[in-house]
Amino acid sequence: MKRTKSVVLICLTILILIFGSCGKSPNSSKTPMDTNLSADNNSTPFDEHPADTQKDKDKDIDNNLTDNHHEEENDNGAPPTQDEPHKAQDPDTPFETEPEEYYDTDDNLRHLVLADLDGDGKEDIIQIFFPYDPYGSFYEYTLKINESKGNFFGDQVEPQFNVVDIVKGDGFKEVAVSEYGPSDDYMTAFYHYDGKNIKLIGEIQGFYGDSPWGFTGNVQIDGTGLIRTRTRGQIMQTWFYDDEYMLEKDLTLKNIPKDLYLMDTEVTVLTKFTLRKSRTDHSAGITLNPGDKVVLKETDNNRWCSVVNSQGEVGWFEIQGFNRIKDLNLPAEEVFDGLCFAD
Ligand SMILES: [Ca+2]
Ligand SMILES: [Ca+2]
Repeated sequence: MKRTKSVVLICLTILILIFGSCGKSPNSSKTPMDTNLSADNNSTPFDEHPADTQKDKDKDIDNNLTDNHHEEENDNGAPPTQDEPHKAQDPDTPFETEPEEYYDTDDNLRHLVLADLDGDGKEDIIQIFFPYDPYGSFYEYTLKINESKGNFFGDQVEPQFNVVDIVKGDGFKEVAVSEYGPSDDYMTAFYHYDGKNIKLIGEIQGFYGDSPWGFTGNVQIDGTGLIRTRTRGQIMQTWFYDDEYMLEKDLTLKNIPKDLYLMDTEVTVLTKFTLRKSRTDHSAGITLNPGDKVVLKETDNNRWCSVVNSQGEVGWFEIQGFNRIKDLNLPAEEVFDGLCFAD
């Protein structure tokens, strides 16, 4: 019996030594994005990424990680998804209990601006860091202001953030971080710094400022607290309308809704169609005929859309769902030619 116990103890010790040494990785402080790379170790990273030295370091890290996580190898070579970093964690260590990690290393620094954000007369050091990504994309980031920092997430974030003054004279300036989105779905996040903490004020559609390749965004800030932008419409087609937000005293962005939004799309009528007189008077209005050139003028961005014909007469039609025209029970593209459908 004693002999069996000793054998078991020896075996256990050997196992602990073997697995203990296998589990030790030089990348003990790996970030989720680093783990992500292990899933696609055999693919060729994009060469245009600016941090070539970091890339080499990460290649080494990848090899170590891949050795330790064979089950995470992605056979089809498809880009790893955002969920994979969690899957690659040690199953005995739930990722929720992992300490929060920041990306604020010199290699990850992508932009730095000096500006007095909290109005104390001293310049604040504002920095944005992105973990290395083999696809050259910018998603998760660390925003650091002096010694305060927070991790945030965007989709194709533009590292060259801006300092803006949403309300002139209130003693504060804000940081605006814009992103391109998966398909030109621009967004801008605004951050407030009170000298101690970074707070995400809110995120709106639209891009602020100039991108490095000459693109200028639609977001406008005039110092009154009002932010103007272009927001994607919810019905009919792909279109954008003028939208406004106000920075409230509690540091939130309040959307200012409108009764009607300008759509202003020129289309050609495909089907004979009698419109309603108005949103409230549903009696028969003007009739459209195939070939008529008309303008889809205004909409509540929910149910009703107005049409202006070449004589300047106005009629209305009701929409169900995204773009089914209720009176005809047809999708809008079978009634009007010239609508835009982007992804
Ligand atoms: Ca300051
Ligand atoms: Ca201000």
